[in-house]
Amino acid sequence: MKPFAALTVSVAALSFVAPAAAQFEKPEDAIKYRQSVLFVMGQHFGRIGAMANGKMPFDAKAAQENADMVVILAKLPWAGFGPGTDKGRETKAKPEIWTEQAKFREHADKMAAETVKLAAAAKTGDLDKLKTAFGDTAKSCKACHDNYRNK
Ligand code: ASC
Repeated sequence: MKPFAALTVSVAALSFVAPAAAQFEKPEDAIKYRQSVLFVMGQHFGRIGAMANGKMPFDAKAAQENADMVVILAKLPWAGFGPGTDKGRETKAKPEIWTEQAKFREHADKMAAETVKLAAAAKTGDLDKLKTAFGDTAKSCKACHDNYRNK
């Protein structure tokens, strides 16, 4: 293998297998990352909510685009909750996140699964289905906030 090709392969392999924490230079960055992702996710989710709650006219295409975005964003925050990222910047994250990792992960997985259903509902173009899926997804957001986020 040519050296450059070898380097490309090893960098690609590293980015795939490296522990999540390794992608952040310092805890502050991990906290900023997860807060940013959750903020952006809230913006896209909120646009769907505005339609579901009749605050914005229903636009099936916009609902679908936002839901697809939410599915992708829902995968991201968890890498920012690695070991040692409980402190380093102002955060509402409760210490239980790091002492109940499996339970926390269950909440994250549940939310991710709900976002997939949300995107499927958005694809139907049926506002009632969107409303139901939005409610279920919001519940999964809230469950995690109630357990793992300080007020
Ligand atoms: C949102 C948003 C959340 C959830 C949560 C559901 O639109 O930004 O964090 O819904 O409020 O209870």
